[in-house]
Amino acid sequence: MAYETIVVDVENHIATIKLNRPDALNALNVQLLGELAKALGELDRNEKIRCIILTGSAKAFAAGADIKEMSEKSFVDMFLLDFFGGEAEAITRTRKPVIAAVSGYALGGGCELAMMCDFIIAADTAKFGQPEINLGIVAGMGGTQRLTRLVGKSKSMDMHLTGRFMDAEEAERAGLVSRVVPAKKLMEEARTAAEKVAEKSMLTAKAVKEAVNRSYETTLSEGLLYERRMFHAMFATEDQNEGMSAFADKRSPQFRDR
Ligand code: CO8
Repeated sequence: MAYETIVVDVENHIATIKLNRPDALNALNVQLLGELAKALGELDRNEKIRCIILTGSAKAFAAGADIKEMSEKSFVDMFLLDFFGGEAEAITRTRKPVIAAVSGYALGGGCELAMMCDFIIAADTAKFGQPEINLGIVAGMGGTQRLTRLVGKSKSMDMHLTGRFMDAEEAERAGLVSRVVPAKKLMEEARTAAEKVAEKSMLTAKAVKEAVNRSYETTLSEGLLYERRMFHAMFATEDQNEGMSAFADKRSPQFRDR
């Protein structure tokens, strides 16, 4: 289907969604987040797709929520719309692996959107920040919660209270991004990672995603039990049998997502 604020490109088993509001540095508005949520839902249901890459432009992954769209709104407008609430929830409901490939600015809602993905590959030009305080607002799509879990209280407070930007190297050191690559190689590296993910069992990949995400939602003992039961459950799958047989036979596994 045709979208106006994103571009969806499918090649083999990998879908790439490019945020596409270049004049506004990919600022997130209601239309863009709605289209993104819809596209992710469709790709999640499309059996051919095994991994999704979310990216922006060289200059900006996304420079935050669209300040021009928000500036005239009242509390009542925001509350009645549950501004960005439904879209953000829909995005995080994606069950297939989603990799954020971030170049340039990932600020405010842009940083929060990247953190909604399963992992972030950053170009060496990437700059992350939660500068909402400069606008007289707080983060609203998970910045105070996800960034704090990823980088710890001290650095999260620093980012939210000073509004400063973090470069890619600091972001990797802090655990916000999984790896940093030269800007020119960003999409190639993201694609190589996506291909690695795509060759696994989708059944197992979805189980991995659920188990890791559980760690944000529960206590350690409950999380460990959830993981162990998930591990046990894998022994009811054909892909466990295939994976272990292939290892014994010294061949590549042929997973069937069953
Ligand atoms: N919203 C709207 N337009 C934007 C945004 C934005 N966030 N960021 C940039 N733009 C526009 C600029 O207005 C400009 O447009 P124009 O040419 O028409 O004037 C164009 O993009 C290019 O931007 P600049 O000229 O400013 O480019 P620079 O290279 O000089 O600066 C910066 C780049 C540093 C990224 C700068 O644009 C900037 O500071 N942008 C704002 C960053 C920001 O404050 N982000 C946080 C926004 S608030 C937010 O994200 C809250 C999220 C939570 C919502 C949850 C609701 C529940």
